[in-house]
Amino acid sequence: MKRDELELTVRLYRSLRRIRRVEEEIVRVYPSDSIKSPVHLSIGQEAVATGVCEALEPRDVVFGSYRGHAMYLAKGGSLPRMIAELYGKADGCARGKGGSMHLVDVERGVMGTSAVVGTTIPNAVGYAYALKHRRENRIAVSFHGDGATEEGVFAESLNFAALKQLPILFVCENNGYAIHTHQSRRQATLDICTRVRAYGIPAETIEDGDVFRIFQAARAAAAAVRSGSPGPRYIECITSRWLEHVGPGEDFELGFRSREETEAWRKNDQVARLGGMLPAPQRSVIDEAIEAEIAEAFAFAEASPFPPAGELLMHLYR
Ligand SMILES: Cc1ncc(C[n+]2csc(CCOP(=O)(O)OP(=O)(O)O)c2C)c(N)n1
Ligand SMILES: [Mg+2]
Repeated sequence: MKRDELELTVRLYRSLRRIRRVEEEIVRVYPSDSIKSPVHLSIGQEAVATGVCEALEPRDVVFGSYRGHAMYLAKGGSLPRMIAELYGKADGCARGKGGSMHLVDVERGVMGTSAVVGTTIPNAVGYAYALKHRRENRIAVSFHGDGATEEGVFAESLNFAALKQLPILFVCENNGYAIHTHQSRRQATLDICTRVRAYGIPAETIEDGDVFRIFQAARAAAAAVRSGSPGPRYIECITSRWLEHVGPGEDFELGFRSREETEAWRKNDQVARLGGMLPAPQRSVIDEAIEAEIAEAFAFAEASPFPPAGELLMHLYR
Protein backbone atom coordinates (compact mmCIF):
# COMPACT_ATOMS: atom_id res chain seq x y z
CA MET A 1 0.00 0.00 0.00
CA LYS A 2 1.28 3.48 -0.82
CA ARG A 3 1.76 5.89 2.08
CA ASP A 4 -1.32 8.02 1.20
CA GLU A 5 -3.48 4.93 0.92
CA LEU A 6 -2.23 3.59 4.23
CA GLU A 7 -2.93 6.89 5.98
CA LEU A 8 -6.44 7.00 4.55
CA THR A 9 -7.04 3.38 5.54
CA VAL A 10 -5.85 4.11 9.08
CA ARG A 11 -8.13 7.14 9.41
CA LEU A 12 -11.16 5.27 8.03
CA TYR A 13 -10.46 2.19 10.16
CA ARG A 14 -10.07 4.27 13.32
CA SER A 15 -13.42 5.97 12.71
CA LEU A 16 -15.26 2.75 11.78
CA ARG A 17 -13.86 0.79 14.70
CA ARG A 18 -14.46 3.61 17.18
CA ILE A 19 -18.12 3.95 16.20
CA ARG A 20 -18.62 0.16 16.29
CA ARG A 21 -16.98 -0.21 19.70
CA VAL A 22 -18.82 2.76 21.22
CA GLU A 23 -22.15 1.27 20.14
CA GLU A 24 -21.18 -2.23 21.30
CA GLU A 25 -20.39 -0.71 24.68
CA ILE A 26 -23.80 0.99 24.69
CA VAL A 27 -25.35 -2.45 24.02
CA ARG A 28 -23.37 -3.93 26.92
CA VAL A 29 -24.22 -1.16 29.40
CA TYR A 30 -27.87 -0.73 28.37
CA PRO A 31 -29.41 -3.39 30.68
CA SER A 32 -27.91 -1.61 33.71
CA ASP A 33 -30.33 1.29 33.09
CA SER A 34 -27.51 3.85 33.40
CA ILE A 35 -28.45 5.01 29.91
CA LYS A 36 -31.67 6.95 30.31
CA SER A 37 -32.48 7.36 26.64
CA PRO A 38 -33.83 5.21 23.83
CA VAL A 39 -30.97 4.29 21.49
CA HIS A 40 -31.17 3.82 17.71
CA LEU A 41 -27.91 2.08 16.90
CA SER A 42 -26.07 2.27 13.59
CA ILE A 43 -24.14 -0.98 13.91
CA GLY A 44 -23.73 -2.19 10.30
CA GLN A 45 -24.13 1.33 8.87
CA GLU A 46 -20.85 2.90 10.07
CA ALA A 47 -19.28 3.15 6.61
CA VAL A 48 -21.71 5.85 5.48
CA ALA A 49 -20.96 8.46 8.15
CA THR A 50 -17.28 7.50 8.17
CA GLY A 51 -16.80 7.76 4.40
CA VAL A 52 -18.76 11.00 4.06
CA CYS A 53 -17.24 12.79 7.06
CA GLU A 54 -13.71 11.86 5.94
CA ALA A 55 -14.46 13.90 2.80
CA LEU A 56 -15.51 17.01 4.77
CA GLU A 57 -13.53 19.90 6.21
CA PRO A 58 -13.73 20.65 9.95
CA ARG A 59 -15.60 23.89 9.11
CA ASP A 60 -18.38 22.05 7.24
CA VAL A 61 -21.59 21.24 9.12
CA VAL A 62 -23.76 18.14 9.38
CA PHE A 63 -27.41 17.61 10.34
CA GLY A 64 -28.83 14.16 11.08
CA SER A 65 -31.52 11.98 12.53
CA TYR A 66 -32.13 10.12 15.80
CA ARG A 67 -29.82 7.35 14.44
CA GLY A 68 -27.00 9.87 14.74
CA HIS A 69 -24.21 8.40 16.90
CA ALA A 70 -22.12 7.49 13.84
CA MET A 71 -22.46 10.88 12.18
CA TYR A 72 -21.75 12.74 15.44
CA LEU A 73 -18.61 10.71 16.13
CA ALA A 74 -17.36 10.66 12.54
CA LYS A 75 -17.62 14.47 12.38
CA GLY A 76 -15.60 14.80 15.58
CA GLY A 77 -18.32 15.30 18.20
CA SER A 78 -17.09 14.87 21.79
CA LEU A 79 -17.41 11.24 22.90
CA PRO A 80 -17.50 11.91 26.68
CA ARG A 81 -20.25 14.50 26.18
CA MET A 82 -22.21 12.08 23.96
CA ILE A 83 -22.12 9.32 26.57
CA ALA A 84 -23.00 11.81 29.32
CA GLU A 85 -25.97 12.85 27.17
CA LEU A 86 -27.16 9.24 26.94
CA TYR A 87 -26.86 9.06 30.75
CA GLY A 88 -29.01 12.20 31.07
CA LYS A 89 -26.17 14.00 32.84
CA ALA A 90 -25.42 17.73 33.13
CA ASP A 91 -22.18 17.43 31.11
CA GLY A 92 -24.05 15.91 28.18
CA CYS A 93 -23.79 17.63 24.81
CA ALA A 94 -27.43 18.77 25.21
CA ARG A 95 -27.08 19.23 29.00
CA GLY A 96 -28.65 15.84 29.58
CA LYS A 97 -32.03 16.93 28.24
CA GLY A 98 -31.94 15.57 24.72
CA GLY A 99 -30.64 12.02 24.99
CA SER A 100 -29.30 9.90 22.15
CA MET A 101 -31.71 11.35 19.59
CA HIS A 102 -30.63 14.98 20.09
CA LEU A 103 -26.88 15.09 19.74
CA VAL A 104 -25.16 18.38 19.08
CA ASP A 105 -21.60 19.71 19.05
CA VAL A 106 -21.62 23.05 17.29
CA GLU A 107 -17.86 23.58 17.64
CA ARG A 108 -17.25 20.41 15.65
CA GLY A 109 -19.91 21.22 13.07
CA VAL A 110 -22.54 18.79 14.38
CA MET A 111 -25.53 21.12 14.23
CA GLY A 112 -28.08 18.69 15.59
CA THR A 113 -30.07 15.50 15.25
CA SER A 114 -33.80 15.07 15.73
CA ALA A 115 -36.32 12.41 16.68
CA VAL A 116 -38.88 13.68 14.20
CA VAL A 117 -38.30 12.04 10.82
CA GLY A 118 -37.07 14.43 8.12
CA THR A 119 -37.03 17.57 10.25
CA THR A 120 -33.34 18.35 9.96
CA ILE A 121 -33.42 18.23 6.15
CA PRO A 122 -34.87 21.78 5.88
CA ASN A 123 -32.61 22.89 8.75
CA ALA A 124 -29.61 21.88 6.64
CA VAL A 125 -31.07 23.65 3.58
CA GLY A 126 -31.64 26.81 5.65
CA TYR A 127 -28.07 26.68 6.89
CA ALA A 128 -26.81 26.25 3.33
CA TYR A 129 -28.91 29.27 2.29
CA ALA A 130 -27.15 31.35 4.97
CA LEU A 131 -23.75 30.07 3.83
CA LYS A 132 -24.48 31.13 0.28
CA HIS A 133 -25.70 34.58 1.36
CA ARG A 134 -22.61 35.12 3.47
CA ARG A 135 -20.36 33.76 0.72
CA GLU A 136 -18.74 31.35 3.16
CA ASN A 137 -16.68 28.57 1.68
CA ARG A 138 -18.34 25.83 3.72
CA ILE A 139 -20.94 23.21 2.93
CA ALA A 140 -23.89 21.73 4.81
CA VAL A 141 -24.62 18.01 4.79
CA SER A 142 -28.03 16.47 5.46
CA PHE A 143 -27.94 12.83 6.60
CA HIS A 144 -31.36 11.18 6.44
CA GLY A 145 -32.93 7.74 6.13
CA ASP A 146 -34.90 6.19 3.26
CA GLY A 147 -38.06 6.75 5.32
CA ALA A 148 -37.39 10.47 5.53
CA THR A 149 -37.62 10.72 1.73
CA GLU A 150 -41.38 10.09 2.06
CA GLU A 151 -41.91 13.24 4.10
CA GLY A 152 -43.36 16.23 2.27
CA VAL A 153 -40.57 18.40 3.57
CA PHE A 154 -38.05 16.28 1.65
CA ALA A 155 -39.54 17.39 -1.67
CA GLU A 156 -39.84 20.99 -0.52
CA SER A 157 -36.22 21.00 0.63
CA LEU A 158 -34.88 19.53 -2.63
CA ASN A 159 -36.83 22.07 -4.63
CA PHE A 160 -35.59 25.04 -2.63
CA ALA A 161 -31.98 23.82 -2.57
CA ALA A 162 -32.02 23.32 -6.33
CA LEU A 163 -33.83 26.60 -7.00
CA LYS A 164 -31.29 28.59 -5.00
CA GLN A 165 -28.33 26.39 -6.02
CA LEU A 166 -27.31 25.95 -2.39
CA PRO A 167 -24.05 24.45 -1.10
CA ILE A 168 -25.57 21.30 0.32
CA LEU A 169 -24.80 17.60 0.05
CA PHE A 170 -27.71 15.27 0.80
CA VAL A 171 -26.77 11.81 2.05
CA CYS A 172 -29.43 9.11 2.22
CA GLU A 173 -28.60 6.18 4.51
CA ASN A 174 -30.86 3.65 2.83
CA ASN A 175 -31.08 0.62 5.13
CA GLY A 176 -34.27 -0.54 3.39
CA TYR A 177 -36.54 -0.11 6.39
CA ALA A 178 -38.58 2.47 8.23
CA ILE A 179 -39.02 0.73 11.60
CA HIS A 180 -40.39 -2.66 10.43
CA THR A 181 -41.67 -1.77 6.97
CA HIS A 182 -39.62 -2.44 3.86
CA GLN A 183 -39.17 0.31 1.30
CA SER A 184 -41.10 -1.72 -1.29
CA ARG A 185 -44.23 -1.53 0.89
CA ARG A 186 -43.95 2.23 1.34
CA GLN A 187 -42.68 3.79 -1.87
CA ALA A 188 -44.30 3.71 -5.32
CA THR A 189 -40.90 3.87 -6.96
CA LEU A 190 -37.86 2.48 -5.18
CA ASP A 191 -35.38 4.61 -7.05
CA ILE A 192 -34.84 7.56 -4.73
CA CYS A 193 -32.21 9.07 -7.05
CA THR A 194 -34.68 9.26 -9.95
CA ARG A 195 -36.99 11.31 -7.75
CA VAL A 196 -34.09 13.55 -6.75
CA ARG A 197 -32.93 14.08 -10.33
CA ALA A 198 -36.40 15.38 -11.18
CA TYR A 199 -35.33 18.53 -9.30
CA GLY A 200 -32.21 18.87 -11.43
CA ILE A 201 -29.95 17.62 -8.65
CA PRO A 202 -27.17 15.19 -9.68
CA ALA A 203 -27.64 11.97 -7.71
CA GLU A 204 -25.84 8.66 -7.45
CA THR A 205 -26.29 5.42 -5.55
CA ILE A 206 -23.51 3.45 -3.89
CA GLU A 207 -24.82 -0.07 -3.64
CA ASP A 208 -22.14 -2.04 -1.86
CA GLY A 209 -21.30 -0.14 1.34
CA ASP A 210 -17.62 0.10 0.40
CA VAL A 211 -16.24 2.83 2.65
CA PHE A 212 -13.58 3.87 0.11
CA ARG A 213 -16.20 4.23 -2.60
CA ILE A 214 -18.43 6.26 -0.28
CA PHE A 215 -15.47 8.47 0.62
CA GLN A 216 -14.54 9.03 -3.04
CA ALA A 217 -18.12 9.82 -4.05
CA ALA A 218 -18.52 12.21 -1.11
CA ARG A 219 -15.19 13.88 -1.86
CA ALA A 220 -16.15 14.50 -5.49
CA ALA A 221 -19.64 15.69 -4.54
CA ALA A 222 -18.33 17.93 -1.75
CA ALA A 223 -15.80 19.50 -4.13
CA ALA A 224 -18.56 20.21 -6.65
CA VAL A 225 -20.85 21.66 -3.98
CA ARG A 226 -18.03 23.76 -2.54
CA SER A 227 -17.33 25.32 -5.91
CA GLY A 228 -20.88 26.64 -5.81
CA SER A 229 -21.78 25.30 -9.21
CA PRO A 230 -23.98 23.47 -10.03
CA GLY A 231 -25.37 23.56 -6.47
CA PRO A 232 -26.65 20.62 -4.46
CA ARG A 233 -25.65 16.97 -4.84
CA TYR A 234 -27.26 13.79 -3.61
CA ILE A 235 -25.67 10.49 -2.61
CA GLU A 236 -27.73 7.44 -1.68
CA CYS A 237 -25.79 4.79 0.23
CA ILE A 238 -27.40 1.37 0.45
CA THR A 239 -26.60 -0.09 3.85
CA SER A 240 -27.82 -2.54 6.48
CA ARG A 241 -28.98 -2.08 10.06
CA TRP A 242 -28.05 -5.18 12.05
CA LEU A 243 -29.90 -4.47 15.29
CA GLU A 244 -33.50 -3.60 16.07
CA HIS A 245 -34.93 -0.20 15.09
CA VAL A 246 -34.63 1.08 18.63
CA GLY A 247 -32.85 -0.63 21.49
CA PRO A 248 -29.80 -2.83 21.99
CA GLY A 249 -31.21 -6.14 20.69
CA GLU A 250 -32.05 -7.84 17.40
CA ASP A 251 -35.44 -7.97 15.68
CA PHE A 252 -35.32 -11.08 13.52
CA GLU A 253 -37.84 -12.86 15.74
CA LEU A 254 -40.50 -10.34 14.71
CA GLY A 255 -40.68 -11.94 11.28
CA PHE A 256 -40.59 -8.85 9.06
CA ARG A 257 -37.05 -9.69 7.91
CA SER A 258 -34.61 -12.56 8.29
CA ARG A 259 -31.09 -12.75 9.63
CA GLU A 260 -30.05 -14.14 6.19
CA GLU A 261 -30.96 -10.78 4.70
CA THR A 262 -28.10 -9.20 6.65
CA GLU A 263 -25.60 -12.03 6.06
CA ALA A 264 -24.06 -10.63 2.88
CA TRP A 265 -23.58 -7.31 4.67
CA ARG A 266 -21.93 -8.99 7.65
CA LYS A 267 -19.50 -10.70 5.26
CA ASN A 268 -18.85 -7.27 3.80
CA ASP A 269 -18.25 -5.72 7.25
CA GLN A 270 -16.06 -2.68 6.62
CA VAL A 271 -14.70 -2.63 10.18
CA ALA A 272 -13.25 -6.14 9.78
CA ARG A 273 -12.23 -5.49 6.19
CA LEU A 274 -10.15 -2.40 6.92
CA GLY A 275 -8.77 -3.91 10.12
CA GLY A 276 -7.50 -6.80 8.00
CA MET A 277 -5.75 -4.39 5.65
CA LEU A 278 -3.52 -3.02 8.42
CA PRO A 279 -0.41 -4.58 9.94
CA ALA A 280 -1.45 -6.26 13.23
CA PRO A 281 0.78 -4.16 15.52
CA GLN A 282 -0.52 -0.92 14.03
CA ARG A 283 -4.08 -2.15 14.40
CA SER A 284 -3.51 -3.07 18.06
CA VAL A 285 -2.26 0.41 18.88
CA ILE A 286 -5.40 1.92 17.34
CA ASP A 287 -7.71 -0.58 19.05
CA GLU A 288 -6.14 -0.06 22.46
CA ALA A 289 -6.38 3.72 22.17
CA ILE A 290 -10.07 3.38 21.28
CA GLU A 291 -10.75 1.12 24.27
CA ALA A 292 -9.04 3.58 26.61
CA GLU A 293 -11.01 6.50 25.16
CA ILE A 294 -14.30 4.62 25.54
CA ALA A 295 -13.57 3.61 29.14
CA GLU A 296 -12.75 7.23 29.93
CA ALA A 297 -15.95 8.50 28.30
CA PHE A 298 -18.19 6.13 30.25
CA ALA A 299 -16.35 7.00 33.50
CA PHE A 300 -16.87 10.69 32.70
CA ALA A 301 -20.61 10.08 32.20
CA GLU A 302 -20.85 8.06 35.44
CA ALA A 303 -19.13 10.82 37.41
CA SER A 304 -21.14 13.69 35.91
CA PRO A 305 -24.08 14.94 38.04
CA PHE A 306 -27.69 14.95 36.89
CA PRO A 307 -28.86 18.46 35.95
CA PRO A 308 -30.27 20.35 38.95
CA ALA A 309 -34.08 20.44 39.23
CA GLY A 310 -33.96 24.24 38.85
CA GLU A 311 -32.77 23.78 35.24
CA LEU A 312 -35.81 21.76 34.25
CA LEU A 313 -37.45 24.51 32.21
CA MET A 314 -34.29 26.23 31.05
CA HIS A 315 -32.78 25.95 27.53
CA LEU A 316 -36.08 24.90 26.01
CA TYR A 317 -38.26 26.32 23.23
CA ARG A 318 -41.64 27.01 24.83
C1 LIG B 1 -42.63 12.80 11.37
C2 LIG B 1 -42.47 11.44 11.99
N1 LIG B 1 -43.26 10.43 11.56
C3 LIG B 1 -43.15 9.20 12.09
C4 LIG B 1 -42.23 8.98 13.10
C5 LIG B 1 -42.08 7.57 13.66
N2 LIG B 1 -40.82 7.01 13.17
C6 LIG B 1 -39.72 7.00 13.92
S1 LIG B 1 -38.41 6.34 13.13
C7 LIG B 1 -39.30 6.04 11.75
C8 LIG B 1 -38.67 5.37 10.55
C9 LIG B 1 -37.81 6.24 9.71
O1 LIG B 1 -37.06 5.45 8.84
P1 LIG B 1 -35.78 5.96 8.09
O2 LIG B 1 -35.92 7.42 7.75
O3 LIG B 1 -35.51 5.03 6.98
O4 LIG B 1 -34.61 5.89 9.20
P2 LIG B 1 -33.96 4.62 9.90
O5 LIG B 1 -34.70 4.40 11.19
O6 LIG B 1 -34.06 3.46 8.98
O7 LIG B 1 -32.55 5.03 10.18
C10 LIG B 1 -40.63 6.46 11.92
C11 LIG B 1 -41.67 6.31 10.90
C12 LIG B 1 -41.44 10.05 13.55
N3 LIG B 1 -40.52 9.91 14.51
N4 LIG B 1 -41.56 11.27 12.96
MG1 LIG C 1 -34.35 3.35 6.94
